[in-house]
Amino acid sequence: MLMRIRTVTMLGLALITVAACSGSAATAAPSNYKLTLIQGVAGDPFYVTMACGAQAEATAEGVTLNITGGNKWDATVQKPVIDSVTAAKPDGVMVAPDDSKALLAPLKAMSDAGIKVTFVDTSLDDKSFAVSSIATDNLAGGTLAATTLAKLINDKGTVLVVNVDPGISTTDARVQGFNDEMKKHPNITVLDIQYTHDDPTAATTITTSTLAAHPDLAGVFATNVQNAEGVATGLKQASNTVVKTIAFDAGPKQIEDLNAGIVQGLIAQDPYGIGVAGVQQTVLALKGQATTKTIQTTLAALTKDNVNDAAMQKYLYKATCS
Ligand code: T6T
Repeated sequence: MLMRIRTVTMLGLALITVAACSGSAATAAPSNYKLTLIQGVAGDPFYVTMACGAQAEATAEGVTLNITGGNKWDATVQKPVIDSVTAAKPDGVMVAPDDSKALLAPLKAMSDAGIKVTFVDTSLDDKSFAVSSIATDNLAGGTLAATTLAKLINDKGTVLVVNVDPGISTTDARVQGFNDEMKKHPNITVLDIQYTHDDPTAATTITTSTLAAHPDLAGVFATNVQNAEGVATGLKQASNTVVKTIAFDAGPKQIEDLNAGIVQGLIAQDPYGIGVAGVQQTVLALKGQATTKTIQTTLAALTKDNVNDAAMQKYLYKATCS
C-alpha cells in the first residue's frame, strides 16, 4: 500500500493532504453482493454525502446497497439498528459506530454472523475484526483547528470547545489534537469542554451562556456540523462579530455561515471518498482479496477566500446526491 502525506499552506491556513492509495478496485467479475451502510445519524449532510459516494461505487461495482441510520446520535438508538441489519444478513456492512466502546458487542455479533464489517468515519477501540477502518486524520484536523484559531485571535485570549459527547472516536481525536496544540500557546486559556449530544440548540444555548459568563471570549472550536450550526446561531443572536470560530465539516449551512463571515474557517472532510472506499474495501473482502486495514482520507481548510476554488469543491457536503 502506498501512503502519500503532503502539507502546504494556502491563504494563511494549512491544507493537509493525507491520501491512501489502497490498491486497485476489485477486479473479479461483479457478484450480486448485498451491502448496508449504517450511518452515525441519518440526515446529517456528512453521512448524506458519504451515502452518495457509497451508492456511486456500489452501482459501479454492480452490488446492492441499503442505507440506514438512527434518527439521533445515540448508541442506544443505533444498537437496535445494528441488530436488525445483522438479522437481515447482508454480505457486508459499512458502519459508523456512535460510541467507540458501547457498540462492540452488537458489531462483534454482526462479524461473528459472517458479515464483513468495515468502519467508515467513526470506529471502535477494538478494530481487530474489521475489514478496514476508513476516516479522516481527525487528530491532525484538531491540531489544524487550534493553530488556525490561535492565529485568528493573535495567540491570546479565552476559547471554548463545543463537542458532541465523550467516547466518539472522531470527535475525541479532534479535541485531543486541539488541546495538545493549545498547550503550546501559553496566552490562550481553553475553558472546560461543553457537550451538546449533537443538538444544535444545545450548542446555541452553550454559546449564549458562555458569552454571558466570559464577555471577553475570543474563540470557539466547534467539532462537527451540528455544533458549528448551533454556535453560529448563538453568535448571530448575540450580534457578536468579535469571536472567531473554527469548525469541523462543511455542510450547506456551514458554508453559508463561512461566506457570511460568522465562521472564519472550516476543516472539511471527504465523506464522499470515505463512502467510495468503504464499498471498495468491503467488496474486496467479500471476494477474498487483500484489504487495507487503515485508510486516511483527505481534509481541507476552507476559508471565505478559497471556498469557491475548483480544488475545494469536492469538500463541500451535499444535501442530496443529485
Ligand atoms: O463530523 C462528522 C463525522 O465525522 C463525526 O464522526 C460526527 O459528526 C459528523 O457527522 C458531522 O456532523
